[in-house]
Amino acid sequence: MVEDALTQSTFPPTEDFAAQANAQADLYSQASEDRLEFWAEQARRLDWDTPFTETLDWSGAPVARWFADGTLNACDNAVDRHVREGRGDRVAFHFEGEPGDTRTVTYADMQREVSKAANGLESLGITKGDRVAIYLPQIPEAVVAMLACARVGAVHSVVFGGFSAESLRQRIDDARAKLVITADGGNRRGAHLALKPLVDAALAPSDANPTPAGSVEHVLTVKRTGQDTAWEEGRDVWWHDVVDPASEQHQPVMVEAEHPLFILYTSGTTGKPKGLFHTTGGYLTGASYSHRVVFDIKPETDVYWCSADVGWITGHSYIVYGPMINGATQVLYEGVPNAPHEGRWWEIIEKYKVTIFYTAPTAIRTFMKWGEAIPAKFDLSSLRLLGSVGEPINPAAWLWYRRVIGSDRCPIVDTWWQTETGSIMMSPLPGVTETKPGSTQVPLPGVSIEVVDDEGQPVGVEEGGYLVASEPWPSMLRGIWGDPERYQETYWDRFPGKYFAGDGAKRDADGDIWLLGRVDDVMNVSGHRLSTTEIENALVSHPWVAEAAVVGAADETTGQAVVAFVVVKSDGAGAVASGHEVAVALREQVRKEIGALAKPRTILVVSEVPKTRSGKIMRRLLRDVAEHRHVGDVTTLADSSVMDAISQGLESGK
Ligand code: 6R9
Repeated sequence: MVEDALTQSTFPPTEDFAAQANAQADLYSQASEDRLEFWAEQARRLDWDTPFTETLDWSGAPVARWFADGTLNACDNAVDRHVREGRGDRVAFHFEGEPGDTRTVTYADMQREVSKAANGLESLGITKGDRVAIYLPQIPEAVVAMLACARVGAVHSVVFGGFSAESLRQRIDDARAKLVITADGGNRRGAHLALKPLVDAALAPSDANPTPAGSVEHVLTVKRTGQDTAWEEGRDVWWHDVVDPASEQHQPVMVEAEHPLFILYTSGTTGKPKGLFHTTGGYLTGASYSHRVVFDIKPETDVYWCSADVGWITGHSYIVYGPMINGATQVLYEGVPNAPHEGRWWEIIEKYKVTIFYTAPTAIRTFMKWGEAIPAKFDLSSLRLLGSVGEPINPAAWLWYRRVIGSDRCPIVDTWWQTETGSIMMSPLPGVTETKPGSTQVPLPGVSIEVVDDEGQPVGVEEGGYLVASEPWPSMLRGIWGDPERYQETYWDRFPGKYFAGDGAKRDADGDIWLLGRVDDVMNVSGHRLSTTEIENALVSHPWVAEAAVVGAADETTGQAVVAFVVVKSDGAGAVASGHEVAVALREQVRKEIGALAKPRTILVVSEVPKTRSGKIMRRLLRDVAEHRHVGDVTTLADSSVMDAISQGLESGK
């Protein structure tokens, strides 16, 4: 490949880009001279109702309090402020539905929409501190719903539309959500994907949850596809009945900086997803600051497109809060990259003259597979900056992205961060940093990152270690909803005083950081975090399955893929089923329990799962098998013949 020969190159910023960049090199020295004052300055760019006087209170570590005596409202900052300051006519969103329907929403339109929605929420009894689950397709109402919650001081919990009824139920129960906002359905590859029936199933009693979801009082449903929808009188209400006729006037509820803004569930190393929560002042500071310096946003002229779904943290920080606080004009696209054709994304970039584009390595690798003739058919000359997020980007994909999409002209920002960090922690700064394919390079000004060994000491050049943040930062998570001990254990016990990210990393001779993937039982499939335990739990809840072990195996397109090893009960119907039948049934099981995104790529029926003498599943060995590597040391196995049997089963294509 053209790209392979070039992996050692670095790319200095062009003079033109550097001259106009939002970030200049002195940002690093400003931040290191007085870190807290630097963050206070970034926070002062927000509109505060009561200005804060204190920057950081770390006395209750590891729970930080930033700007705690200030008050503000997130929706007021993202929407009303622009109207107030004369920017109401600016387009906030160019919405493109998958079937080709479009809508243009200005900031003034947004203000009307969020005010009506906020009045609608209040008419349903939602007030400050209540939790609202949002289960919507990628349509403007998703953004409006999130901001309307923020406007009334309610805490949103967005659940990605690809999650199952079971997963939705778990999240509704954990947060004790009072309201669910959903749609009849969304558009996916030309078909109508139903959502409301999944909400109905989530709220109804089931085997796993014999009682109805008691916290939910109403289901507010947007009509998107027009498909038939079951209706429970008293509980279910239409968006067009509640929101559309509501008043366009609404006074945002000012909240303390540390008031929770949202909960977002993410997979951890145990079966139960963690409800990470973020608060208002610090989170908004991190999201808007990083968006300004990393994406170099010029709100008057740029058209910015982040292809993530609002159901993930990337959508929260880099579609809703960061860009809208900065007054950006964005593209919002409902569908998939290959509907109705494989050039759809490039067609959208051409149509809206997108200047800044932010996507994930898995998408880039998919486009590489489809071939460069496809993007070549479109005019991508409007682009001036490209971003990547979600997983390590291999140098070949980075170079392809730069050459084929960016015409060798656009800087690339590879941004490392997590649901927990709330905003970008590491990235080159466009116009300042000489970029290096495959490396996320340097922490942002104001952020402190280290790579440490088992004892918490900095590692040497090219030595692998653990990525930690050594100082608190404004947009850091404030905890796990309802579970302060798990917060302490998961992130702070491993290296006292330092935030443990769960990622492996190394530094090269220039001091640049390279991410090496997760060091725990969390997989990264197409940039989505999945827990091995959670999938194992889903598999063993199927009546045919006695035992299951799940590993993430390297995959060319998705980064990692889910590979499951299952032991079938000898006295069940599964024992007489073929391997193929077992695989079909269990894929469906995982889809039902967690969602389609977690379905195993490969399911292998085995007679036993390898375990240590203390009974821990030896995932390392299974990963070797799944990646067709020679199985190394098996002496700690309880029964080493198990591995031979598994390897033979795999060879014979069972
Ligand atoms: C924003 C987001 C977080 C995990 C993280 C890491 C991986 C994200 C990365 C990256 C290498 C990058 N990750 N960005 N790895 N390079 N640029 O993705 O949040 O869904 O919480 O995932 O994703 O492993 O720990 P989240």
